[in-house]
Parts: sequence; structure tokens; C-alpha cells
Amino acid sequence: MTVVRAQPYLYTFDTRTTALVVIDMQRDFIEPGGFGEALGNDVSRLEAIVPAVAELLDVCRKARMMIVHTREAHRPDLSDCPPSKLGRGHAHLRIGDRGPMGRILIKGEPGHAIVSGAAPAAGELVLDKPGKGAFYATSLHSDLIAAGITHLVVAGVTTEVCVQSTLREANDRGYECLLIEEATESYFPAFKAATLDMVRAQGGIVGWTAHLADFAGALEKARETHVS
Ligand code: C5J
Repeated sequence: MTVVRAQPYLYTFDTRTTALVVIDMQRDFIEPGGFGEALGNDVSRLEAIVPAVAELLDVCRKARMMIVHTREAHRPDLSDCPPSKLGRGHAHLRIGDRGPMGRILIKGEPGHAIVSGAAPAAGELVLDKPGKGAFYATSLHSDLIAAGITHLVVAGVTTEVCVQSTLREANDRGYECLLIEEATESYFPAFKAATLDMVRAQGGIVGWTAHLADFAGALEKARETHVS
């Protein structure tokens, strides 16, 4: 078992039954010209966490953990995009419109790709999801059950939208979830802070939060103990 200093208390997990889930580290949310910017956001805040996500991927790969990447994406004919989602807001570019990185949030377009700094490696699961939560209309739950996964380490963007939705969906399905603070970000600092507080409040009502250094250090210590 690996034990990490976390809030509201220690998080204990077995790397063999824990998956890293990285949410929507896509060009459309992180790079200028995508959906995030079309909604009026400063995307540089999100770009700044790419090195932290890369480090998290690296330590989880070294620990041979299951790794899942998600992308928020729709079919080119938008048949999986409800009118409520399509019509929401006053963006100058809407889902399906053509922007500098191709059609916004459409599978296979340049903006749909995960940023190179957090790119999936061969053998890692990559799931497209039409909603905010990664469990809605995807095979994620059955994939995790098939792999014997009971614990999830979660990262990605944005903290209060797709990351929080996924954490809540996972919690309701019985997963023990740890959110890594430096490897998640929001366009709104106050929303990130509030989400971290909401997740770990009331004795961890949704899950735990931990710093990347504590998580990476715990994995490293477990590796040294194993080797010696
Ligand atoms: C949003 C996401 N914010 N990945 N998607 O629309 O959080």
C-alpha cells in the first residue's frame, strides 16, 4: 500500500488497483483559438499546468498504473450534442463552428487533440466523452471494473466543470478519488479553490486532495522500498 499526505486525511492506495484519469487536456481548452478562448477565457492559466500533468503522468507510468485520458468531443454531425449544450452562452464560436484549430470540440479536428506535453503513450486508454463527466455515455466504468480499479487519481481541466463532474460521478460509483492540486486548473482561480474545498470538506465527502510533490514522493518511496 502507498500512503500520501492529503486532505482531509491520509490517502491510501495500491498502484495495481488505482488509475490515473487525466481530464480534457485538449488544445481546444488550453491553446489560444479554441473553445476556451471563444468563451472569453484567458487560456494561459491552463497552459501553465502542462508540466505538472506531464510529471504526474511520468510518475504514474513509472509505477505502472493504468492511465486514462479523456477528451470532450462530439460527432461531426453533432448528433451527440444536446441543443441545450449547443445553444448555451454567447460565444463567437460555438461547438461545431470552424475556428483556427478546426471545428470546435469535434472528433478528429486539430483542437480535439491532447496537447503534446500531456500526450497519451501507447497502450493508454483514450476516451471521448460528449458530456462534462467522464462516466456519462462512455465505457469508463466498465473499463475500470474490467481492470480491477477501485481508486482514481484525477487531474486535468477545468477543475470545477469536467474534473468536478467526473469526481462526483466516480464517487457515486464507489471509487476512492484523489485530486492532484497542481495538475488541475480553472479559468477562474476562485472556482478552483472552491472546488478543492468542496471535494475534501465534510471528511472527504467527494474525495481527497494532495499536492503533486507529496503524491510523487509517496510513489518514489514505495518504489525504493520495493527495490531494496
Ligand atoms: C468545459 C471542461 N469547461 N473540460 N469543459 O466546458 O471542463
